[in-house]
Amino acid sequence: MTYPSNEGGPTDPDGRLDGARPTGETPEMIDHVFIGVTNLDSAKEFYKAALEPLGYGIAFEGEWGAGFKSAQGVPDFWIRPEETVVPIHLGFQVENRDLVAAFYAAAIAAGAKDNGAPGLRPHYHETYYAAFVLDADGHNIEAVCHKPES
Ligand SMILES: N[C@@H](CCC(=O)N[C@@H](CS)C(=O)NCC(=O)O)C(=O)O
Repeated sequence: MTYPSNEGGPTDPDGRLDGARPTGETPEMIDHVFIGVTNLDSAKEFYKAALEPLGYGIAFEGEWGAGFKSAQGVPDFWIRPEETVVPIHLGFQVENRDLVAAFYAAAIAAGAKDNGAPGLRPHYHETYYAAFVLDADGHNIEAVCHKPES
């Protein structure tokens, strides 16, 4: 399968993402993202638990929603209450495969639905190691490690 957003972009002959991966030499270009949630309180608890292994914690909160900051102190993930939510797909990049597994275990324990256990997804690229869960609103949340096993 060709990754949808990679159409027309750099691919190898198998249509994987090898040429499109971040190199770490440029700044992250997505500064922050907001996702809608139908129940702010339970979503806050869910994301606190699911993202805790990745070093995320709540930095800002109010009736308007909550902002989570990464282990590096960057508030790049935000949730806000919305009556109608259109599910999105969001991937968190992590440093190693243990963190992928820790995210998945924490998210499932916090009530997420399984959408793909930790493991390699070589159809994306050789060392694409990821896990996927669905939150209560159907958002498809992923943790991915691009590095080879260390
Ligand atoms: N259950 C799949 C989930 C894969 C998945 O959600 N992939 C993301 C891209 S990294 C996606 O949105 N895929 C398109 C789709 O599922 O329609 C797995 O475990 O590999």
